[in-house]
Amino acid sequence: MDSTHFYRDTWVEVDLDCILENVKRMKDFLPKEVQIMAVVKANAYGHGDVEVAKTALEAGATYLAVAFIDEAISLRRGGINEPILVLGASRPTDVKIAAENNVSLTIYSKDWLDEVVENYQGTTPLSLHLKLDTGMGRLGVKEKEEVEAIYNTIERNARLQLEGVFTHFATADEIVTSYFEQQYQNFVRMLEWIPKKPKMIHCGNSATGFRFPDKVFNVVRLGIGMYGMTPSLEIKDELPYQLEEAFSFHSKLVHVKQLVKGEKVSYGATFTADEDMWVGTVPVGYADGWVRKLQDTSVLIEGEYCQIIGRVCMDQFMVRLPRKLSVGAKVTLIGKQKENIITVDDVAKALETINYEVTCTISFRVPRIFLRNKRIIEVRNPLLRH
Ligand code: PMH
Repeated sequence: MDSTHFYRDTWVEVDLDCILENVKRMKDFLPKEVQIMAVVKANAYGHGDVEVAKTALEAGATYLAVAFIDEAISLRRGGINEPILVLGASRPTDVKIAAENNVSLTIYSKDWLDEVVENYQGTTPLSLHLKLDTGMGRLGVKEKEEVEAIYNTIERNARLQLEGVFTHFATADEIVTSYFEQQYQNFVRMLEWIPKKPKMIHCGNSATGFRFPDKVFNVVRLGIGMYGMTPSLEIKDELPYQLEEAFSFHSKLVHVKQLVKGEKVSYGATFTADEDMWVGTVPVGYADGWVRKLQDTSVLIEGEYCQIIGRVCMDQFMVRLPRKLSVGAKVTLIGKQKENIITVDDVAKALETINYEVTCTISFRVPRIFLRNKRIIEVRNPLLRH
């Protein structure tokens, strides 16, 4: 028994061929000199970090990005040796572990860099990317004096290497481009503060790559587009090529029974059968990320939409069945069955959120199955990893 097994009929399928295609299409679409940095933070937006990273590299990505050092170490433990950038804030005291793992870190203030210089006694050179805040107001340096002081500190210290400089856009996925243009101009202006440019200059997320391929300098940090999802609904119609959604989510009916008119379903007994009806129990609940707000939305069984009735429980929910169906019938929460489909965007809409949040919140309790050529090549069940 190990992490390639699972004993519950609930799983996420990640079609790695979709990831491969999406990265290749972006690479073909961008000018030749532009590299792709595959953004695989948050367990590759819930898809599976190591598997997605390997596939993105196979498709031509040359760099990986994560949010935290732990995520970078997870990739290294998964056997990945390619360069990795930590986009988020790291503790200055953890710089040694980053250097030992050949992981690049983000400089986001002079104070942070000073603490790094003070703390880091190692001999391995530390690779750094300087984050400029051009209007996102999150991480990054804004003032010329601070940028210059950072630059001078790096110049004086042989163990510090400035590999890149970058920024992040707040509105690259919005139809109105004025704020994007303003941030872009800020970036161009701020780059002038750096006398000798590092080899990597990057500002583009997926939306920037799709819409402004001539404004990405020499790297695109590709996240959502790699997973085959649109950065926002408002730019969905102006994407330059088709995206292949890699993520689907499935389970099976574990119990089927008939309710007599007037009988109740789930906590609070809020659902009452309005007629004699068939009801099915699905072993997925809010602890899997299928949150209570999804009550009344639908799943697919035998290609038909079936409504979730009563409250979603921690590990189970109930559905109204069109007729008596068999225990073991496949239930698709996200994905296709026959000619019908529930997309990540459909679920996001029901939750009044964005597609990013949906795949990220399908919890670690749900095993991930990885497909190539429609066949299972790997299974990951973190519950059984010990
Ligand atoms: N670069 C940075 C710094 C990011 O934070 C992100 C995504 C990306 C690139 C990739 O963006 P994309 O997925 O739109 O291509 N970060 C986030 C975030 O912090 N919240 O949602 C997405």
